[in-house]
Amino acid sequence: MKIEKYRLESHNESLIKEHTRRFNFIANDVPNVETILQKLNYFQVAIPSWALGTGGTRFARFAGGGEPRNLEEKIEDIGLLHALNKSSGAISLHIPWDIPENASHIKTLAAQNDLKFDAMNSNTFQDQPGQKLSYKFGSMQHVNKDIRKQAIEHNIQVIKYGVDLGSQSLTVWLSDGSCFPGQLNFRKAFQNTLESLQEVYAALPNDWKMFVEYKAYEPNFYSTTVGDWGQSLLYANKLGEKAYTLVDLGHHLPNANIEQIVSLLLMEGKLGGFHFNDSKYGDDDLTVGSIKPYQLFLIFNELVEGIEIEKNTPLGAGAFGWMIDASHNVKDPLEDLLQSVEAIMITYTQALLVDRKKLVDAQNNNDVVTAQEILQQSFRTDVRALVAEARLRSGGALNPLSIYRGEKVRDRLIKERGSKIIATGL
Ligand code: PSV
Ligand code: MN
Repeated sequence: MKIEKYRLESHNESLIKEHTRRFNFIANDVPNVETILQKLNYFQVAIPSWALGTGGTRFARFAGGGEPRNLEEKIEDIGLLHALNKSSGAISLHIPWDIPENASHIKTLAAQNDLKFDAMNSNTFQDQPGQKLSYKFGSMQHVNKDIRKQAIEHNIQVIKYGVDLGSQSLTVWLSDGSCFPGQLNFRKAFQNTLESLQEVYAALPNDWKMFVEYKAYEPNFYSTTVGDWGQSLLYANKLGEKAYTLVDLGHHLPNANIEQIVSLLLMEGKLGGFHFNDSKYGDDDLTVGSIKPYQLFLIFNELVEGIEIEKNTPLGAGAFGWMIDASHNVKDPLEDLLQSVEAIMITYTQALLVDRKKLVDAQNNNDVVTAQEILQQSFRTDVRALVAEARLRSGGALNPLSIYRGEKVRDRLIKERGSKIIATGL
């Protein structure tokens, strides 16, 4: 479904007076407002094709109704989000959940919704109906060569789908690992995985990148064969210049200093992409920014420093894959995605406000107090009116969540699609 243009305009009209007051207030305080607004316009966060339906836990899945019945409807849903926030102009496909049977039709539909194809994601963490060999004991690490071969061929097939759609990257997340000590030989598992990844790497087109995602645990609970950023970086370095590490915020052990990891990966030129989410205990199932917003700010601070300052390129210039990767168990997934994108845009804006010259001076003088004050000054600034202004100027809604609710989008989707649909995904 689409929200008609005149409805969007009347929503914006009803809020414009208050927005202008708030925008002028902050704009007076920020020296480079126009540059910031431009950078925000550039920055697009991809929505994964599996995030449009309600997720679940191993205990239950409570479907929400109106979920997309096929890839076309998933694209429509992301198109709707993007029409409202103007910052989610990309889709990241998971294969085989969302195989584009007719690539040119899917490409046209995406273009009509102003969406690009971000990284393609393979899946060798589940067995699919009719699949010959099982991934129960891993895929690329497997002791059985035929199973490794099957996983390699799947990834190459995913690249082919991506080529047809105009994607330029492949994210490989492997659930490979072990649940008990002694179950596998770490070095053999690493070696098998490396050799398998090398075969996939060899099939990458020249202008493609491969992102190697790491995860500390789950579904394996003793060891993971790509378990942390060090292991991912090892693979990426051994694979070659088209291979990068992908950071998923939820894939670290508790209290890991993710901002430091990000900083060093950027220093090595090996940060490829990001999966945004948040967590309280250990999994990656909560909305980005909902639990640890200061950590998110410190991460964006490193991204801005390492990319915009060091390399003089806006985050949104296309060199990195930015994707939301969270499961929506108790919320309307579309509302959650609006919240996620908003949290990311707010945090990016705050990081742009950091007075870098003063920070460098404070660091050089070992002035710890001033350094902290500088960061917290930006973090504590309410930048929501800047984000809203950027959205307004690109034709989006001043308050995406409020128009989504006001237009009763979920009710309309349930009427159109039914209440018993379960979208493909987790
Ligand atoms: C694994 O937990 C992960 O973060 C990977 O990125 C998968 O592609 C995604 O979640 C969905 O399972
Ligand atoms: Mn992920």
